Amino acid sequence: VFPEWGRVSCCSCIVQLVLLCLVEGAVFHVRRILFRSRPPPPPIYFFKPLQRIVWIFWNLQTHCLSWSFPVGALNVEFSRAVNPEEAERINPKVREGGRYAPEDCKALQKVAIIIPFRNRDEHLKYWLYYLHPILQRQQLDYGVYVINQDGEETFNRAKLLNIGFEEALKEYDYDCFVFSDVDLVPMDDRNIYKCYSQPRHLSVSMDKFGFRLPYNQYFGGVSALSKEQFLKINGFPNNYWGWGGEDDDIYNRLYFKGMRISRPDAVIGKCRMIRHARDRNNEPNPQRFDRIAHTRETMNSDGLNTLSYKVVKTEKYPLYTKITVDVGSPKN
Ligand SMILES: [Mn+2]
Repeated sequence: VFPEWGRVSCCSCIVQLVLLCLVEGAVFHVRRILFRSRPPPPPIYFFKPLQRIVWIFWNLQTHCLSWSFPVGALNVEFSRAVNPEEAERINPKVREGGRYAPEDCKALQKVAIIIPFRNRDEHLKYWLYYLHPILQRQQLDYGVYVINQDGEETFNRAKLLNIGFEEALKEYDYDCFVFSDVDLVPMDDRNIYKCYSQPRHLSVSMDKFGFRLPYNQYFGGVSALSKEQFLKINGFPNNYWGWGGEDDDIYNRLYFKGMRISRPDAVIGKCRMIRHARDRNNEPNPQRFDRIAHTRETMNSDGLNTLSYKVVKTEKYPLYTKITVDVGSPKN
């Protein structure tokens, strides 16, 4: 999917090593000249050797020569309320509508983050507070799109995700799409919100499931598909109304098109879900088992090619773009 990456990685690795050696060598000589009359100073390094290796691999992964550094395991907790103004204050580089691009390099992926939404403002505050700093450290050229289902009809997660794909592309030439539930926050910033050569499942060890995959085919929570991968499966199903099943349908679509799921390991893939009661108008969908059994026959006639909806309004907030949409109802 991204064949050029291999070569870019190798080049940028060598360039970074050479740059580091040159800079360190120069600093060493300047210090030797400055301190000529005194005993020679010990060589200094900007990073300890082990840290430097981590830094090089991090820059390799993000394809950015930058000083931003992964923190690794993060402290994520939802007992303390977060203040939206505080979230804006600590993210001054995020532009109107929740857009950001690294300043010191050109990110190799343009990532749209799509969040299906209705009446979860409390959760969105936590998501924005935790995710923006992480996404900036990951050196992504990204935008955050909250797709809000208008009205009181049964919730339709997968259709909202399809709409997010279409609407984000109208705004910018994104090449990667991360589909995330609003109540999921990663616990490790090495879990990069980008696309891979195979569809990526990011929320692999959720606290809700005892930090384990509930089953091997599980593709719910947070996932990432390149534009190409998404188009190949005709997007997601539009006719899963209510809770459950749509993620298994998506898995089936990927599987039938010959793709396989890629995942981070269980430590890097840890994440927390905000505890909540079942939403109104999102009852478990009784048709879901029957629908999942027929993905192969239905996937070409239900998806991006049959998507219809109406945009009710678009609002730009400092940390996200909110698009309110009329998705219709199960009857039509
Ligand atoms: Mn949830």
